[in-house]
Amino acid sequence: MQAVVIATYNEAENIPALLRQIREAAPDVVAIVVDDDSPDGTARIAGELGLPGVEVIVRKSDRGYGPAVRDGLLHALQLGAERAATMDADFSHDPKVLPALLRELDGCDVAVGSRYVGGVRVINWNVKRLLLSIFANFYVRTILGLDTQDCTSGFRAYRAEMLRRMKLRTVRSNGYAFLVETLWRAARRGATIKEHPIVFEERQEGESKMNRGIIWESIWTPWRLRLRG
Ligand SMILES: Nc1nc2c(ncn2[C@@H]2O[C@H](COP(=O)(O)OP(=O)(O)OP(=O)(O)O)[C@@H](O)[C@H]2O)c(=O)[nH]1
Ligand SMILES: [Mg+2]
Repeated sequence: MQAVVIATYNEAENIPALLRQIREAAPDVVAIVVDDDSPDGTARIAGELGLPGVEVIVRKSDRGYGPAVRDGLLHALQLGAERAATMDADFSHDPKVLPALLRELDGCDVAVGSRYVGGVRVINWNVKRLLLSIFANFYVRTILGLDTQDCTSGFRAYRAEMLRRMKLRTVRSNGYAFLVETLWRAARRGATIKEHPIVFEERQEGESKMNRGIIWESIWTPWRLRLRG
């Protein structure tokens, strides 16, 4: 069995179409929506679609992208998934690519949907946002010595054995840093990591959840990992 974890916060405008597209593109993949009790009713809306192979988890504490994805991945392991992917709910990650990303795991432990391998593929980002993302990747790769070009992509797939070895329960990061921390853990445990080129498109509906706390966490997390493991 394979699963895809989708963390959501106020994605009512996106979730119905996203889940339908996932059902179409990857009918055998169980979709696990992990919602932090969104005020806009994302979780209820997702549940009411009545689509097969969709599970909705509602979290009421410890809000954040990182903890939500972590809980979704742990749930996927509990369900017995052999492979589990993660993706955003805002169509930045194309559901049609999901099967190919999961298939990459035939030859590696972690497959990263990469915006930056073999060129730059980002739609509707201004120059400032692009430069920030490229700098963030350079920063992380340099401090941690990672080979991956796109360390902050949330479109990923993991083999279950690797997820277990990563000891997800103790991953602390809340925002983007979660992506760095999980990649670092996988690399430290000897994971083979492959990048699968993707086109990333900025969200059209709903709002970004970027805030100062998340940015600070992204700045200090690579140092915390490097100094304390
Ligand atoms: N459960 C949960 N999901 C979250 C939280 N914050 C963000 N998400 C989800 O995580 C995914 C990525 O968040 P985004 O807000 O799109 O982050 P982003 O792509 O950097 O920001 P945009 O450029 O505005 O799209 C989306 O599916 C969000 O709904 C949170 O606190 N809890
Ligand atoms: Mg987004």
